[in-house]
Amino acid sequence: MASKSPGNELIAAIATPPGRGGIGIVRLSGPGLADVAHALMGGLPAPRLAALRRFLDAAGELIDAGIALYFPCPASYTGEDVLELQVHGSPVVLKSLLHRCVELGARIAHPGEFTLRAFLNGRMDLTQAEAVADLIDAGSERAARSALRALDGELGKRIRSLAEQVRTTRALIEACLDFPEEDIDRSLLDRIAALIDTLAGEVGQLLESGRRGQALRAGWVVVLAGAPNVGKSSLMNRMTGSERAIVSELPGTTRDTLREPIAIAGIPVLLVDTAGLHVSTDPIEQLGMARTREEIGRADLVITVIDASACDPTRRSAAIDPLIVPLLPRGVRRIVVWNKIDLTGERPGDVSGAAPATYAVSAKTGAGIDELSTAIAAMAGLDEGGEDVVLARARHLGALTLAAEALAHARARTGQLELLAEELRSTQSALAEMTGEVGADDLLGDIFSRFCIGK
Ligand SMILES: Nc1nc2c(ncn2[C@@H]2O[C@H](COP(=O)(O)OP(=O)(O)O)[C@@H](O)[C@H]2O)c(=O)[nH]1
Ligand SMILES: [Mg+2]
Repeated sequence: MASKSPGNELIAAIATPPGRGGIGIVRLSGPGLADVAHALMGGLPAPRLAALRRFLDAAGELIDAGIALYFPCPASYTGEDVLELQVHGSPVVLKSLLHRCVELGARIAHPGEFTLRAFLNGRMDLTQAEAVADLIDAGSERAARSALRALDGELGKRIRSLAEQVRTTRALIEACLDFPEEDIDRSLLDRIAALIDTLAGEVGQLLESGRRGQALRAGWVVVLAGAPNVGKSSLMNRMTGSERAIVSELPGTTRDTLREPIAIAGIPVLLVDTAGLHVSTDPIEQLGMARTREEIGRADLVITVIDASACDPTRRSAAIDPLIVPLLPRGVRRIVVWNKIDLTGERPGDVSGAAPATYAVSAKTGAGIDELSTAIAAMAGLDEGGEDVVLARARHLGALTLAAEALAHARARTGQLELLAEELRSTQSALAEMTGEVGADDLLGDIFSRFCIGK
């Protein structure tokens, strides 16, 4: 990890992907570029103008000829002096060129160090820096578009505007704190409460679109759970279009969890088949059920499956709830599936009026499966356009959740101004952490170490 004061060392890295290519780029950033350039190619080219140069090794032999581009500080990616050397994309040439730069005093850059310097020099906030990595890693056009918007500073702007509102509200409260309780105007307290409501609403919205963004970035984890033999594995096979999971009329066949990545309406989904939950003394089955509990704990969506042929509609929710409900993580989305309707003759698809959302299907015939898939996509919130999606990371969701919780506490304490002020302070610091305004070093290390070298 680089030290926190940037720019004290000249760094260099191959910025293009490993392997052969038409063009390869070595990038340098930091002090002392003029000396390196002098030894390597006779001097720095004019700023921001492509110059054809011959790059020479220590013995004066040609390494390669190529384009040199010089971006003087501060108008560069890192905010420091930056030099880019474009040569033929041969790993041998690139390695020799990098080696020459190191001979001349540069140090090989750590992963993400160029972007870290950009952040430390105020060229971008933390959400933008992360967006650089997200854009590079984007697995779909949609994810790339979201990353680009974040790179543009949109996420940071929204967070900063929220933080600003928190600051204003805090100032209002601080002003009240100077007066005895009974002298404080009732209408002022109402105004504070209204401000907190607005804030909570906006943080909630951002959290919601961040969750959808996470689905776009990491895929949605959808867990199939229920009693043995209800048809979870059959449903898994039907939805993945494979025979991946073993299906059997014997209960307790699935003892381990199975995961299959699929795409539903363009959204990456990780479908997880689990061991059936029931009372069992078999140690292997108990292990399987422990894994099921773990999977449920990590799920974005839990689909609880019921064998429709085994109980009539009025008793179906009672059939599943005592086993599953205590395991559900807070705020997890749920869908109930009535399976095996080929045996009951029920109408496939949405069971209207039921809560949670319920779909009648037959894993055997495929009836109702399309409706179920559409419902899953809709729950991921990525079905309609999804342009407002924030490509959030777990870090962002964590900070936003903290902010939302602090705001909820604050709202419950509008009568106690000191406590209220304290909750708003927590809200503000959670938001500031997102943009990196109060960044701990280990947080930065964690974020930037995941970058590729040369970025
Ligand atoms: N008729 C009918 N049988 C099904 C359906 N889905 C599963 N089954 C049968 O129910 C039994 C248990 O299925 P399985 O997928 O192994 O259930 P799991 O234990 O929940 O994974 C097997 O004999 C399946 O063939 C369905 O939609 N209709
Ligand atoms: Mg099974």
